[in-house]
Amino acid sequence: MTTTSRRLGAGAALVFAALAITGCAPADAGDAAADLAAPEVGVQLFQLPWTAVAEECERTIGPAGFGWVLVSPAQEHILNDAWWAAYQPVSYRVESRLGTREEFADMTRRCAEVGVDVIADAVVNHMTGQDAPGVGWAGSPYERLEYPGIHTATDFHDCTLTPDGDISDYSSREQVQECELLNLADLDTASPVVRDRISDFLLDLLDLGAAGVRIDAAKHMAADDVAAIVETLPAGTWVISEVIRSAREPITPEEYTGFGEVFEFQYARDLFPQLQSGLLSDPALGGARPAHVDADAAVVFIDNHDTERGEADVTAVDGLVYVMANALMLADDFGTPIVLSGYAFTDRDAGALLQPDGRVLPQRCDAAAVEAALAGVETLPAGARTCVHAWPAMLGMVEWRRVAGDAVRLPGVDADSAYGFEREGRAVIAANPDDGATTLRVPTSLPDGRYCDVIATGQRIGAAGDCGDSIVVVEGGEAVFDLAPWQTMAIHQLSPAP
Ligand code: LM2
Ligand code: CA
Repeated sequence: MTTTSRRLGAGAALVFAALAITGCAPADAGDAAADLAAPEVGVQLFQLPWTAVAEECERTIGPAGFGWVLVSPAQEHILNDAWWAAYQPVSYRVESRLGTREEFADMTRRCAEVGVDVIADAVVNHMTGQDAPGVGWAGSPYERLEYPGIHTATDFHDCTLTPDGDISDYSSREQVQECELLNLADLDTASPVVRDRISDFLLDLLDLGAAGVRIDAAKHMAADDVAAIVETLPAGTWVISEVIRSAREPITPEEYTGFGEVFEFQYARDLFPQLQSGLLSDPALGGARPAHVDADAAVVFIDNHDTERGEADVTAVDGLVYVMANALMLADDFGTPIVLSGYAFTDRDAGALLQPDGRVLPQRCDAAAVEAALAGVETLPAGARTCVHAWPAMLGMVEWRRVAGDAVRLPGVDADSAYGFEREGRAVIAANPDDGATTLRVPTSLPDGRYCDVIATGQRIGAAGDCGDSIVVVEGGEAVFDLAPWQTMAIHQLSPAP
């Protein structure tokens, strides 16, 4: 199963329709557009309610040519305002402060209509981490190891490897998989009864229109257990396991690639040092990447909701550097990329903004919201959406990637601090991770002429209007990038300046 065959769906047809409607595409766009690769890039819409996800699909994400969205967990969860309440499920009911079961189904339908798959985040390694009895969002009562009608004590691991039953040593496979992660009641996923429950839940999400699932905390379940559950799902269901790579641990992401894809955490880790040292070069981006799972199995990202609050050295508050990191990832020919779109925060635990009834506020990434975010995510009030998926740079690069398609990634060139490369004959990108301006000449077989920089101007196919000064000239077989400090510029076959 390759990434392209999996999602060769409505998206491609949609772009042709859009070109036909606007009627102002460049003369050769008809032919060239036939070569546009299928939508492939994802967006993680962290803690966005289902009704708002549906709107973003229709207004921005579908038309932009993204292929899928990853949404936050849909399960009934504990009552707590922190975002991470979503990772403490109380039952398998699809009722949460992100929305109702009906709203979830409506979201998947509306997104699918514009060519966007919904991937649900499934929390199935554990239930809550609460010692005291409580009641969940939808009214289900629970106690530490008792979830009436759902799970009883025998469904959980009883870890005696550590004094408090919590994982303390990540070099122990047994502890990581059979003890409690952060005191979260750990399901015995080897048990047929437990597997059946989880399978029923995943099938329910698929029935509600999800195209696939993210398996939360997959590392904390034996790969064989996850495989047995995945086997019960219809062929073609997209499964992405979250297995945080660590060279010091025995459990590897490779163990989970037999039945689906995995998030490759090493991708961003390899890129950050180069951005910081201002020394971009091929080894981090190109080449064989021995430290990564195979490209077919890799979902790559600059940050996710956890690393944004933890290990990531580059996040949305870093403005131009964040654009650079994401643009290089989108221009790369490795794996299936996903872009994070969350909300501003200072407190790591702070949840999304709530309405008086406790449901998450459905914020919109309209022009004003995008403009506010572009002025600097660090200046946004806590809880305001970052709207990263609607930034012109991301829209431009999603299109750039589809134009690049399967074109070979030629070796990069660098001069001073700047670095750039071509996807042969289709598209060129250049980045300047430095405090000084510079000019970089990247060899290209694009025809001579003036091209709009899609990072500054956003999507160009079928777009009316010019692109101001955001121009890159191609002359005598070279694309000449005049780069300001920390600027990234990108042009492609279908972005000639009008
Ligand atoms: C994940 N992937 O494997 C999620 O991506 C990550 O966001 C989850 O952690 C984690 N695994 C469990 O699903 C988050 C959050 C934690 C939070 C847990 C559970 O990062 O801070 O833990 O969800 O809600 C919180 C408290 C922690 C407490 C725990 C249990 O921060 O101190 O542990 O609840 O009450 C005693
Ligand atoms: Ca476990």
